[in-house]
Amino acid sequence: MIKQWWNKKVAYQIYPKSFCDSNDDGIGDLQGIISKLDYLKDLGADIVWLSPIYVSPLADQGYDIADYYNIDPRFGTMDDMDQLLKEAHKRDIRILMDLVVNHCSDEHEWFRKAAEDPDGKYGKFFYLERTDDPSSLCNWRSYFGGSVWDKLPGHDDIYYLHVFHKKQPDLNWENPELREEIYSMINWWLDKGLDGFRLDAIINIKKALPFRNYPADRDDNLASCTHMLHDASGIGEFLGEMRDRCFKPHNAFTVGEVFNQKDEDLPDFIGDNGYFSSMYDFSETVFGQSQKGWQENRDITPDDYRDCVFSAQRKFNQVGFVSNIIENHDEPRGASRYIPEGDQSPVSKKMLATAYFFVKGLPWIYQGQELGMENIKISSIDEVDDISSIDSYKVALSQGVSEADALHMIEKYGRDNARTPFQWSAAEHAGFTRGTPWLRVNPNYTEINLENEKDDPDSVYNYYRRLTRLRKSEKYSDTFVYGSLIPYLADMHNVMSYFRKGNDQTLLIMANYQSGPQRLPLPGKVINVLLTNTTGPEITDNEIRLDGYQAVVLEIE
Ligand code: TEU
Ligand code: CA
Repeated sequence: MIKQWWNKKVAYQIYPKSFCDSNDDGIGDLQGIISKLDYLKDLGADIVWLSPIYVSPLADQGYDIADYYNIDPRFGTMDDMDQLLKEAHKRDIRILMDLVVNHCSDEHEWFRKAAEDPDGKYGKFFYLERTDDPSSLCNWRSYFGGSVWDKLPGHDDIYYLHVFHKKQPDLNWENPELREEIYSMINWWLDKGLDGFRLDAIINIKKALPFRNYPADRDDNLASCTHMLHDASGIGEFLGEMRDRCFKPHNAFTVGEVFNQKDEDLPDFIGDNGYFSSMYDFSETVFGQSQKGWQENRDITPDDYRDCVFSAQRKFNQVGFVSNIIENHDEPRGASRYIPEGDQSPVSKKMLATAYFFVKGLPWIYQGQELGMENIKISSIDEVDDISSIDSYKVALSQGVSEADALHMIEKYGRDNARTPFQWSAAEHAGFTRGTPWLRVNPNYTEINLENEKDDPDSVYNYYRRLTRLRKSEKYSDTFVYGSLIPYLADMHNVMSYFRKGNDQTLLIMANYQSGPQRLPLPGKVINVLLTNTTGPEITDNEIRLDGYQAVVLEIE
């Protein structure tokens, strides 16, 4: 693997709408982000990805872009964006934006022009099909529920494809004219000084054509649109072209949001001349998911989590530099998902943080994760904003799930969990806004907030600061970044432990993934305890006793 500038970095994701509101309208914005750059720098963030802030009707919270070249006034102005780039670069922080090009908004002028003249230039920017019977096109189900076909506005016999929400018409990447428009836009942003992109839902840009049906996987006679991904081939033509026309010439950092990839494609995706610099490991994220709907999901145990991580490490480390998360804006809070229910505490959150932070690849922190933010309780579907959650709720009720169980399901898997406002302090609205927050603040903000944690040496927040500093430390960073990862005690119940072996240096991360203490065998003499999330562990020549949810980072002879 060729060493890259970003290998030794730590990355951070901001969901701008919920991060920091500077003008009291209840919506986070660019000036709010600029005001927190020193906070991010001190945390140890080197690369910052912003979820979309382009002009959008926010049907999917900005992942439905109506103008790729302008900032939505709710988030600020292009001057604010230029100021953010300047201020971030002053602090040696790189800024990524979200590249959402599988689809645009139905309010984008391209789609409006396509509806005016379906046979004209812009009609070819989309997948339009003439028919009186859309069920004859294909039976794919959108990621957000229902058929992927909807009537083109103003037409009764023309349908357009949308694998996501109906307000997110898919762009037709088979059309070179569309691709040229996308590349021009990407280069315009990179020429402005943007450092790169996170590529949204990018695996979907190549469709399995001609459209075909798949066996229905629910009683709606539809099939998940993910089935077509297995049949689609040739995405490399588009991704390689985008890399060569845009990313490579700018030496841009790119990270792919890729689900359902084919493992044989990994070298092309993140190898030395890969389409992307990196891609996320979502194996823990998708564990236990059912095509039938959230009501059939299986929850992940500590052993499942560990096995997913080690399996992903074996897969990705052979080809490139994977990106590692425990949460993002689409997922429940990692502290709620990957720690057994009822065992959430600063100690267990710091254990989880240790376990994921030192595996091989680029570690990502999602806003609020560093505080130990948790999922939010729901008492009514009216409190829920997430379109994916609302669809899943309806599916669950249609399957006979009770209202209470359907709401509990959203508490466990819903995307709002990660989108509640950042908890800056115990002041009203958690210090996020002086207005009315666009989404409820988690009522636990009075305990879990930065103000409470910043001067507490044992807080989750200060532990994350220690994690980033240890990972980037002069003496150990080469091993953490380039060293091999070798699982240790991989079959031991409620234990997650692995070596990181570099040139003449052996580090051992050990996590006791349960509330009760455990005595674990040591593979060699401990010469240094680099970090622990509680008091120093009891160590004898060949054994270590770890308290409940205790983690350690050891240097071994
Ligand atoms: O998500 C792509 C995606 O396929 C998964 O995250 C998941 O299937 C989806 O979130 C539904 O639960 C990306 C963005 O991260 C997400 O926020 C957008 O809603 C989606 O693309 C459409 O742009
Ligand atoms: Ca605002």
